[in-house]
Amino acid sequence: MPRTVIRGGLVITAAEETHADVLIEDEKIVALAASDSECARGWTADRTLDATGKYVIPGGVDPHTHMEMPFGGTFAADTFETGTRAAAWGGTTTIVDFAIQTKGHALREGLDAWHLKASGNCAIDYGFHMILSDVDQGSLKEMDLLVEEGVSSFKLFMAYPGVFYSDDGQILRAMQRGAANGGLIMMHAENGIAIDVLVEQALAEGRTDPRYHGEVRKALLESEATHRAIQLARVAGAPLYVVHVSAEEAVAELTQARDKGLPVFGETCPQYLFLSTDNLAEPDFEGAKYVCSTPLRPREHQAALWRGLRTNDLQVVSTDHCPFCFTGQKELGRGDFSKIPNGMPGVEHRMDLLHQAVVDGHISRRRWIEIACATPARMFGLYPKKGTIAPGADADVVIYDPAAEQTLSVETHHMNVDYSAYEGKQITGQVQTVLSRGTTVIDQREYTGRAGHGRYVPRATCQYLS
Ligand code: DUC
Ligand code: ZN
Ligand code: ZN
Repeated sequence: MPRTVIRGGLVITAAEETHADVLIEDEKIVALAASDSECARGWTADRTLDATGKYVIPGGVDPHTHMEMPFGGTFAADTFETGTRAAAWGGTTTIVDFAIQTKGHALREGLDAWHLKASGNCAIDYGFHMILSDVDQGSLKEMDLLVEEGVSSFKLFMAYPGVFYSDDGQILRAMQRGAANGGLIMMHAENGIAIDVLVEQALAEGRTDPRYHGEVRKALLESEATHRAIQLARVAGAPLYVVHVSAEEAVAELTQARDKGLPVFGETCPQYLFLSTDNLAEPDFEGAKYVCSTPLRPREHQAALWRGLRTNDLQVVSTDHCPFCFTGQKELGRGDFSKIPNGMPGVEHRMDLLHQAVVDGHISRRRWIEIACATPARMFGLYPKKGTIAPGADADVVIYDPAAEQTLSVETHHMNVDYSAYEGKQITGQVQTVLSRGTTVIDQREYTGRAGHGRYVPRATCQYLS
């Protein structure tokens, strides 16, 4: 059994920071011991990785990606192969992607299709949530089976009428089913019916540029939907996880619910923390690069998101990685912002951007690991296999150089998309080496992984509820 020891680094988990050596046997972490201890010095290994002056952190867990997602007549540009490779470059070692139920078809059919796309192609481990596009007696029944086999969370949309949209009755039924079978409902909380009215009015008045995407998808329509989702979850006696929270008013709804002790959780994404409607307003249709839903908000909303992350009113930072190339994909919406495919690239940059947030003083080092690794793992039934560095955990480990300087750019990123949403942004900190279940997939900034190394991981139910 191959043994690896990582020596001399500062091991950071959500719970503590210790100068420790980490012993790995085969695919698992087997021991930690103080770096200067006799115990650690006594370890023999086939391979020693020197982490002096570096952080040793758990591999990132990104619980919200859309590889190859069909949307707006096209497909997200990263395949499972290219997207998981890019994730590895950025220190993420597990993704949970969204399998999609097509209207009129079984959940099973959608899930099988997503297994086929991912199987044999991933560089890192992966799991699935299921998007419910058609809540009826059949799909409600199927939810039970999916939870049993490790697909324990279900995304519903209050937006996108005619595509993914569920009405309040369907939402209530799915929540009731989740309350009974342990499945966690993940909500895209925007009032899509009202948004469609505003889209129609904007286009009729000639307001067709990308920035109007942000204007019609109003913060109030996010907070209204968030409020409604919370009340429906209360009626159903179900927990609720609200995805990609971007508006201050929506954070306030979550805070109020949590102050009542309700099992309501919230996720935000780097684009809402670092970008704003200023980007959506970039000239020459460049704003299309930043079209995603929920939309980017005026920068004043960012303080509420950072505060929510510090106070635990928001618990998770995912990427909602859903990249579309500017040329040929985003361009589908020239002259009509509603035809711009919704989504942004980001799976490669989440760990770095959040480290920058540590450097900037928004969050602590341990909170960085908590919101990017440990909590996503717990939320989606992967802990402690994923999300921490502890005996028994998978050896998904990142050696992170906190002093390296890098500039994010399309010239250097590894995502299969022709622009960077963070072009020219300077970051302090960089991933140096990445192990996925003990296998080196990034070795001192060289890719040594392979498509097919990544395995499907069935998940338990949300670990904040049991
Ligand atoms: N939002 C996006 O921006 N893209 C895909 C789906 C979603 O909800
Ligand atoms: Zn969504
Ligand atoms: Zn999404």
